[in-house]
Formats: sequence, C-alpha cells, structure tokens
Amino acid sequence: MKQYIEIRLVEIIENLCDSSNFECNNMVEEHEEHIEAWWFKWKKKNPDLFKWLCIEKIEVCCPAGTYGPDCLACLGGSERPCHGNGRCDGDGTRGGDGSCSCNKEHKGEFCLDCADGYYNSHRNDTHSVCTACHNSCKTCTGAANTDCQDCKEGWTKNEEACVDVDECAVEDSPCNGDQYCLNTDGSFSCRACDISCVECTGEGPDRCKSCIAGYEMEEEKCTDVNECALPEKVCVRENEDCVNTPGGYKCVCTEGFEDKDGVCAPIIKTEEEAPENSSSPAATHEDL
Ligand SMILES: [Ca+2]
Repeated sequence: MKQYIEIRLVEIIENLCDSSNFECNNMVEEHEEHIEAWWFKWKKKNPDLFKWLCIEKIEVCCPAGTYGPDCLACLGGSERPCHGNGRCDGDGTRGGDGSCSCNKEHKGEFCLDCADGYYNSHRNDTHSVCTACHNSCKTCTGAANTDCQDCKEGWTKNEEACVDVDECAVEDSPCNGDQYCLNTDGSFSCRACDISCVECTGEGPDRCKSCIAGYEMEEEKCTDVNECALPEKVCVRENEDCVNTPGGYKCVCTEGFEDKDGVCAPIIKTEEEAPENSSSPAATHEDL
C-alpha cells in the first residue's frame, strides 16, 4: 500500500508543472521534501497544496489580491484590487509595492478616474465604469460631440460641439506644390496631382491649375498634345514616322527601315534571319 501511494506521489510531482515552465519545475525540485511531507502528513489538514507550500511554508506567494513580504492588501482592497480597473504590482507574490497600473480607460492611484477620451458612465466609491467619448473630444462628460470639454487635435469648438477643422480652406495649402489637400474628419491628407498638372485643386486632369509641357488645356482638362498632327512636321528625316506619346512623341524609322548612324536605312536581311521570318504560324504547325 505504501509503495502504491509513493508511485502516485511521484506521478503527481512529475505532472505538477508544465514541462516548459522552468521556474515551476525548479521550485518543485527544490522543495520536493516539503511536498513529500505534505503528502504523508499535512494533506488532510491542509488540502490546498498551493496555499500550504507556496504561501505558508516557503513564503514565495501571497494570497490573491495581496502583495509584498507581509502580504498586504493591494490598493482598492484584496477583493477587487485597483477596483477591478487595473493590475496591482506584486499581486499574489512576496514582491511589488501594491500600486495600480490602470487599464486604458482608467487613471489615478485607485483606478477610479477616467483617462482622457473617456467619461464616467457609472461611479460610486468602489465602482467606476469609464466609457469612450465621441471621436472629436479630448475630454468629455458624455457620449455625444456636444458633451466635449476639450476638442481633440484637428477639431475645434463652436457654440455647440467639436467640429472638424478644414485644414484645406486656408490660403497657403499645407501640401506640396504637386499635391492637393483633401479634408477629412479630424485630419486632412495630401494627394498627388494628376501627372499632367502643374499644381491642382483636386484629383484628375480636369483639376489642374495649369498643364506641364506636352499637354494643353482643352475643355478645362489637361490633354496630351498630338505633336504628330501639328502643321509643322516634327519628324523630319527620310523614311521616318512620328509616334505620339502621352506628353511627348517619338520619331521612329518606317517599317522595313532601321536607324543606322542617324539615318533610316533599309533593313538588309541576313541569311540566318530570312527563313525564320518567312515561316507562317500554319507552316510551323505542319512541321510538328
Ligand atoms: Ca479636417
């Protein structure tokens, strides 16, 4: 019978900690004697091994909601440390100072006050619920934009509420010369003008203030100039064609001619190239 019990104890010790939890395994190894003593002697009177070993025997832990060498109650009390709105430093250990790190909605020593951007939707001596303000408020007393105390950056207070600042409505645009300003709620952004624009007031070629070289204003829109259609020829060499491109043009030798030393000369087919060029797709299929 004793042997059977010992086997069970060994199994229990082996399974007390996660294999990856180094600290836990270390502690079990270090205090194996205590655990054995508890198993054979103290288990009945003190069924909670954690409490008996960690808190009372080796004095590493404290009961939940308490901290420090003497296991003092956390701020806000051991029942609901930090009034349930934060974490108590050293909670459950013999370390720490019992102070509160509040969650993002709360602030203050006891985590009862609301952080900027939140207001107390419920509050008494021990409970505090903080709820998010309207997007436009830095601080507020309620949920609506009319409940703002201070406005967030990018918003300004009129008689009633915090309203968006139109950053784009000013004389000097906050954007670069090749960008236009786009107002948004609480902010603004700078977007690139159409490539055909020199400065613009909005998106697209119809919002240009003026056009870059190669484009001209046509029906209030910067339109590509077709240089190839101008009365005066722009491609002047013999056997040369004009190809219009967005914002420019290209002069290329007519089919059958190639650029040689600055002139368009007839292409002389070499012997290797000739058969390849003459074979039609149908002929290729027959070859297979
Ligand atoms: Ca704005």
